[in-house]
Amino acid sequence: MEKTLILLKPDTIQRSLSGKIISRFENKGFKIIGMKLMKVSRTLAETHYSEHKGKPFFEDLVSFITSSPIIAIVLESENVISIARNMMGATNPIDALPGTIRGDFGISVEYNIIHGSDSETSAKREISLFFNKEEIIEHSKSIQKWITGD
Ligand code: DAT
Ligand code: MG
Repeated sequence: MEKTLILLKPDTIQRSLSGKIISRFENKGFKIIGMKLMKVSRTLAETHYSEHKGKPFFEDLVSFITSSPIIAIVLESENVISIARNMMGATNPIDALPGTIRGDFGISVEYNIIHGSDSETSAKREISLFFNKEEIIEHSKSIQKWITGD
């Protein structure tokens, strides 16, 4: 089953918005199979965001994500990567539509609330960066048949 890495960024935790955002994913019917509060090290931040190394915002991005705790989450569902990205909204809150997470909660492109993996390759790479195997807890839920028919 498809999995994605979600990070609730430092602004979300500082603004006490975590519950509201986690609720959106639970209400959607996604299964949470990993979740933890953590402080991101500089090494982890630079590795996670390595595709952006050299861009003008890279240093600020690394400083921001390491500035205060985050909540890392692994969600599981069919098509979870694309659906979660759609729920997050555009990277720049100017473009993020109302009803999306960034559209409803964010104003700044830098303080933009949430990260979500953008492809299956990224998801696999990012989940293994943030979680040990034992921290991913696969389980079944009897409600599943009323969400996807499975
Ligand atoms: P996303 O988080 O939507 O996948 P991304 O991978 O292009 O977006 O960029 C990663 C993060 O970097 C993004 O969430 C916020 C920051 N960022 C991107 N473009 C930026 C810019 N032009 N100025 C400042 N920060 C930026
Ligand atoms: Mg990205």
